[in-house]
Amino acid sequence: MSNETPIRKIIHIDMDAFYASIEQRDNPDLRGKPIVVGGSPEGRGGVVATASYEARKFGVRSAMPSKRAQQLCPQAIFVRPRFEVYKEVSRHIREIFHRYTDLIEPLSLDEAYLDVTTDKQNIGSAIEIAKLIKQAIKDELHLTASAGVSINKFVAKIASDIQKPDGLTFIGPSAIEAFMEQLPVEKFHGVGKVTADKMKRMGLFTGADLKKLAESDLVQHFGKTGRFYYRIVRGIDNREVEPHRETKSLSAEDTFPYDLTSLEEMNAEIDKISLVVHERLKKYNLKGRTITIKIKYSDFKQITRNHSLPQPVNDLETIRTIAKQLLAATEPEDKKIRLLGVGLSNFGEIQPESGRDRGAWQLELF
Ligand code: DCP
Ligand code: MG
Repeated sequence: MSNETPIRKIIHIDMDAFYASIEQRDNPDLRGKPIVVGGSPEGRGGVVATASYEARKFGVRSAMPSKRAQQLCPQAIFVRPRFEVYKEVSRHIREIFHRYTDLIEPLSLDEAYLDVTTDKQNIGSAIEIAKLIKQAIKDELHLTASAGVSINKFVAKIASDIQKPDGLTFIGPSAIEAFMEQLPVEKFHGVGKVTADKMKRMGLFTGADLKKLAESDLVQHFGKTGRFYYRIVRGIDNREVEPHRETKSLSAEDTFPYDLTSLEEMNAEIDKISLVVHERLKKYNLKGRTITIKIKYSDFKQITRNHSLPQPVNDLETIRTIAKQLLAATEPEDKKIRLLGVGLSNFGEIQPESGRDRGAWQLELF
């Protein structure tokens, strides 16, 4: 544990099967049944926003094409999303949080960090506050949430996922290191599929494996994020709960184990990274007007190129096509590229009243 940091009390709250639970709450016919919220399987390009736990048993997941969801679970009932209702529920949850603390950092409509090191009602126990919040959500909204309680954001966030649905998981200071050591790398918040696959190819399967690497090794393989991994496997995360963060940009990037030299390889990477960006845009319900690519060459020289559109977008095809055009314009053939990134920004106009509440994604993975 780091000496310079005072022990904080952090709660991460995440609603269970958020859109789907609201639909089941408001329509008794849907209760206890496999339901999918999102595009219909007949429509072109429809994707699953979320699925009820009954549908998840069949393997249905967020961001999956609706057609695939229907194949996996033919009896699933498809429901159109009602964003206005979800926003209203989100507003109410936030009002509940404010009874205990004003240090709230929302990450999306259904998820937030709370710093309750000092709480408004002098309850003192973060576990107790988490229980009270869960109970208020049940009583007032007839929905369930899962809570993670720990001394930092990273561990609290992972903890909230452990006993879903309706869970409450506390990971105290003395348990953190052992917890991080046994954690599979894909469970590390912020480690997407691309990075997890890369880690596994390197023989890194758990926190304990990551812990064996020097900070410089992690930075070499994973860029700046490597520094974060180094600290986090040791249970150190000093990031504050930031109540006024605004979403300014959202991006993903990947550092390659060897330099890319062919346009074909580079385009394949752009496809993968665009997919990650696209999933995050969907999750946070964002559209952006400006698409940016970042390129780092083998000599560490770094450039960015961007293109702004008349309208905000969030569709995968547009993002990856423009990203590839931007890449092609840099005449990348035969240059040695060690990192590629794709990002979206300029969200401003499409975030109405809820915009100020959204959590931020910085120009790295966190
Ligand atoms: N969402 C989306 N597209 C995604 C992921 C999520 O539209 N690719 C939406 C629908 C979810 C909501 O955001 O209901 C919250 O996302 P979560 O990841 O928290 O998922 P759920 O709340 O649905 O389920 P869980 O119980 O696993 O938290
Ligand atoms: Mg959720």
